[in-house]
Amino acid sequence: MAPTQPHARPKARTRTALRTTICAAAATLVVGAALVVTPAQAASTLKDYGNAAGKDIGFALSPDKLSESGYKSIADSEFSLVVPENGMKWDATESSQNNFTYGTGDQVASYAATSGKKLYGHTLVWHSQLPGWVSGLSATAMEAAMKNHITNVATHYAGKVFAWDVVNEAFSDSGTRRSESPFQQKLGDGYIETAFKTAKAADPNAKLCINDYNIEGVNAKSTAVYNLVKDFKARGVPIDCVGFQSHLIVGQVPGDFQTNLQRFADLGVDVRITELDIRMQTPSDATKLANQAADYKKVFQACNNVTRCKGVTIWGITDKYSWVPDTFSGQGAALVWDNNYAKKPAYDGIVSAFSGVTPTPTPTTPTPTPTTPTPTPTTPTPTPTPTQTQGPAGCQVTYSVNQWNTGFTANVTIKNTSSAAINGWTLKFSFPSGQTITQAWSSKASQSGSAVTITNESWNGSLPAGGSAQIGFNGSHTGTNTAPSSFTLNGTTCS
Ligand code: 9MR
Repeated sequence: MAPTQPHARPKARTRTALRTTICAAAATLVVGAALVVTPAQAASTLKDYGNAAGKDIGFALSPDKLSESGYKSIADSEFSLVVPENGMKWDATESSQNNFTYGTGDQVASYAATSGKKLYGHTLVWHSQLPGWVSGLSATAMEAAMKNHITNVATHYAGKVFAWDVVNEAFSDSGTRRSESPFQQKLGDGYIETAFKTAKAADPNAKLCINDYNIEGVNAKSTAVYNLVKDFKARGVPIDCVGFQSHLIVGQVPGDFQTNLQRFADLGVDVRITELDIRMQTPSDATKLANQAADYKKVFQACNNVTRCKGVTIWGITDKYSWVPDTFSGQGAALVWDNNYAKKPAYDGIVSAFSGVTPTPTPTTPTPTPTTPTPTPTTPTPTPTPTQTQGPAGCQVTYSVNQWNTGFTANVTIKNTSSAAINGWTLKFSFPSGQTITQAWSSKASQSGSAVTITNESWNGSLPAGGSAQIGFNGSHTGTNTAPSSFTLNGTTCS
């Protein structure tokens, strides 16, 4: 592997604003009919820009870090998608044969559900972080083990994960199949197709992706992946997306990144930037950080300019916790927040890639839990745009509004308060004062006159007893913005 390649691994891995401030009024009504109005200066976050542009903004999560308040507040507020950094890999989920453990992966899934983020699965088949027992198997036994692994893990996360990196890093930089992969060695080229078909059978609703590094520009490796995707599409082998990891080096973002994303998109697949970080020789200095900011901007622009690019995931939050220094001696500072959780220039670089996009505002406090029933508005006195909580006859809907002149953002929590699981849901209500939905997320919305119908996405349709889904939408209003007075879920009134 050429040492100049952005992702060359020189040593074995050690395992182990431009920001818009929006004057907004957040209003929340809690059970017991107390209206608490909290004026908020809602600063726009990366996910606000992503929501407005229709792009997921993701991060790789190590759930043990959520105990750090600096980490958690950025995780909570800045991102709309989460992927486990290590928690769903083979060594984490099946370290001994047919003994499945989902501890860390489930923590990530639970965080995604409670924080209202999309959950991306990483990864089902990879030669790395692979327990030793797998490579010792015969070809027949290995194929059975691979199918068993995919089936168990994908079934466990079905309805939670909306997309999977099914096969990771299957190619070498020269564009040949990766010879050090035990799957390649024992099963040959066909293992990738087998893996995708097995994943499709286990979770027909998940988007199935192939993911790799050093494929950001047009080169021998990306062309090899391109040819595989083209072949799969031609033969009807299930494949929905390509992940471009994008472990990059400051000053070396390929100039043809957007062109390359577009050529894949033109094959009829979605594309995503899945593991972005942009490293430098440490220590950092102002010049390197400014160059890094320009590079982050380029990467986000490349995605923003390609309709089928569904989003960008950053491989972590803080430089304090990054795989880079462990793998590339003397390099680091690759992420968007520094060791002390301060935003680096890269943050504004990303925001500037959304030039022309009006961010979708979110309240500064995503889940207010007011205790006093007395409203304490300060100027400006917001229109009392309420939150309604309905229940307890099977469902409870919490409708919380953050509004400004003629627009609003509604965050809606749908809770299944019955004792039976709900599989697939439709929420219906009427707007009482002429509101119009302009964009929804984590759900599909349609409107006919005042009547609104909202249905689940494939990844949040299952609500176990006591489970909930968080969705939201932007809308416009004129003058008043009275909340809907009742909601039905699958035809049952939520009260
Ligand atoms: O960030 C991950 C790090 O914590 C692990 O030690 C490492 C093991 O290989 O994997 C890192 O994540 C990798 C990802 O799963 C696949 N693409 C390359 C990433 C960085 O190595």
